[in-house]
Amino acid sequence: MSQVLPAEGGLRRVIGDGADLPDGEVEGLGAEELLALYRNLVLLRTYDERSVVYHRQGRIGTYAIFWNHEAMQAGSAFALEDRDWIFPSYRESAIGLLRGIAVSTVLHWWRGHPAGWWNPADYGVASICVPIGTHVPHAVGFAWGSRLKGEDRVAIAYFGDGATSEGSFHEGMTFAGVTRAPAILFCNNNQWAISTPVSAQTGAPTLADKAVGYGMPAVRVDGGDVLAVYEATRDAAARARTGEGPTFIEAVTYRCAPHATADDPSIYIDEECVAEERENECVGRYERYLERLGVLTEERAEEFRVEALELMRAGIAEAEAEPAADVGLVFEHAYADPPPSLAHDLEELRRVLRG
Ligand SMILES: Cc1ncc(C[n+]2csc(CCOP(=O)(O)OP(=O)(O)O)c2C)c(N)n1
Ligand SMILES: [Mg+2]
Repeated sequence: MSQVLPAEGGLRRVIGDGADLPDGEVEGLGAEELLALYRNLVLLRTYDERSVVYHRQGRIGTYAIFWNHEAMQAGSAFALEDRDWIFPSYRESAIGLLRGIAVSTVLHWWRGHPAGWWNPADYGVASICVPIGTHVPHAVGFAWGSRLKGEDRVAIAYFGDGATSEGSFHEGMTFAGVTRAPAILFCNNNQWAISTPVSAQTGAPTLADKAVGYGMPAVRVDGGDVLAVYEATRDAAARARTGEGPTFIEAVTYRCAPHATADDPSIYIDEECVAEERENECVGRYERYLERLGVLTEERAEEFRVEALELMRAGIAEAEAEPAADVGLVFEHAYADPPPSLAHDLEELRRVLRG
């Protein structure tokens, strides 16, 4: 059995600040890959910003904003092979776009329309998990099953700091540690679980410290540094493939948007930290890095932005062109023998909707 090392304390970084902190580089990433990663970041950023607008226009329902979480999502996904599986939470709702899921499909999901469901096997992307942490054992079980079947697949589960206090997180982590499953447990530590601060999730100095007890190594990265995230995930995937078992990644950031469109963080958040984080947000940070490297021009950046905006326009048009689903769906598939009260409720709902 490999030795369990104490969790790392410092945050891994690659991108400098353009002044005192020097830029690093990631071995194996040439100009084309660096630009492809930038394009993915822009796609996610555009998706997120447009979705907030669509919500305000009443075109999608409640939406979980992931502004400034793009580096954690794009960086880690870029480190995986297509055959690897992604288990997203609501915070990574659009990560499937990076695997070819249509924009309209994800928008349908936020519109509560069944056209927002997909077959996970088509994309290696499991359905978006809204219950906190329940997909952690799913991902680990999938990874372990793949190993037993002799497949070379890694599974990554994304969850937040709050999820690390859930029973299903404990179950999944225990299972991963014991089976040495080829899994990556990716924690986006944005320091808040709605209005509960990370200090309420553990008495240990870091969330990475939790991994030690499950017998797996943990790394801590700057969650706003897309290259550090990429590198940490690539290392974790390599460990998983060579049978060394799971890795816990704690990507640290500060949530600088509301938890979701229905939240008012002004009554609990630290506005100074928000302002600082927004100033140093992840897409701009990577953009400036690429410019310093001479890899990105303003024309190229604009090209990617326009492309992403066009995709969003086409996606929302496609989603809105879909006829509304029959409300009967809300009542179906829950009971083999539905109680009579449900038939009454459905009738009532149809009556109300008819106006
Ligand atoms: C099992 C369960 N309990 C409670 C909730 C309500 N809830 C939704 S989001 C959230 C906070 C989760 O915070 P965190 O895990 O840090 O993820 P983040 O939203 O910050 O990405 C809670 C408690 C839920 N969805 N599922
Ligand atoms: Mg959180």
